[in-house]
Amino acid sequence: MNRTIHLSQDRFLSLGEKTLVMGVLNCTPDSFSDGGLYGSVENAVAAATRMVEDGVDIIDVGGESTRPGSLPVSEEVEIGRVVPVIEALRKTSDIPISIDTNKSGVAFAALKAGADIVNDIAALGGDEKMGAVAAESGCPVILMHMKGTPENMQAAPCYSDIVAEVSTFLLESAKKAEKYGVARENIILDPGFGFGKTFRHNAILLERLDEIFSLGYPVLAGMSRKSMIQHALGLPVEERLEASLALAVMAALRGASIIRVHDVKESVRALGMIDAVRTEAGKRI
Ligand code: YH5
Repeated sequence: MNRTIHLSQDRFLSLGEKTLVMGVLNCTPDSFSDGGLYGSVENAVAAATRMVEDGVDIIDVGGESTRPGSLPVSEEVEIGRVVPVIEALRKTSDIPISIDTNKSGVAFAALKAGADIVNDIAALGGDEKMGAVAAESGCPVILMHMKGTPENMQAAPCYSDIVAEVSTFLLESAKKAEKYGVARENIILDPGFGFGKTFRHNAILLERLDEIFSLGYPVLAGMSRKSMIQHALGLPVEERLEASLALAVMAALRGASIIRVHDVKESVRALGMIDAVRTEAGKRI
């Protein structure tokens, strides 16, 4: 699937030419705190600058933790974490920026500050104003499947057919987005690895990711450092690089256009190698 997604100003994303790497930039106090607020913005921008040097394609800025069991923060707090970072980053770089939020006020403020893409883990189902904000901005939207909320999603997730259920949800979310006025070519789908899924659910979704790809929209996959790796290999979070790369490679081979990662340099190399082989062999990705 070769297609260009237009962003604000003259920026764009080319899908299908190579696997795009989205780098995670957590702007939560536990990620970049060294006391003062200014210092934390500076550190976040430094981390983003390193990602750009390492070949990142999109930087995903988030101000609320959505790890299992985490509690929501207020809109004001979230805006206060992400907007200064986006503004500072925009002054020094043209890199496409996505805003990882399920709150329309945060998305609106982030887009105004220079973000280009809305990454909504609630797929427009959390905040009723999100569809309108996304449609009016004309920006691409990532619609992710989640069962439950980050607080309760891992309690006892249950599906009769995980791939069918996630596919139906994603197609309905896409339809809903289009009803709001989001252009079809601005919709990206994400099965939401780890969001209300057991290891078996995640494994089946990854093994059959080509079926999600067949829905006809670009697919994003985010498995970097997630608990699938804890489950399979028992490794702590700081030891999950190699397994994250393996999962990224699997997703890319099954049609994912964008891979969301923490370790940009290593992911760019692993995915770049796949792309180089495929291109050299004459295969269209
Ligand atoms: C995603 O998949 N994930 S935030 C638990 C971990 C490690 C990492 C240690 N935002 C996604 O990264 N947006 C997040 O265990 C996302 N797709 C999209 N589109 C969760 C996360 C993480 C959670």
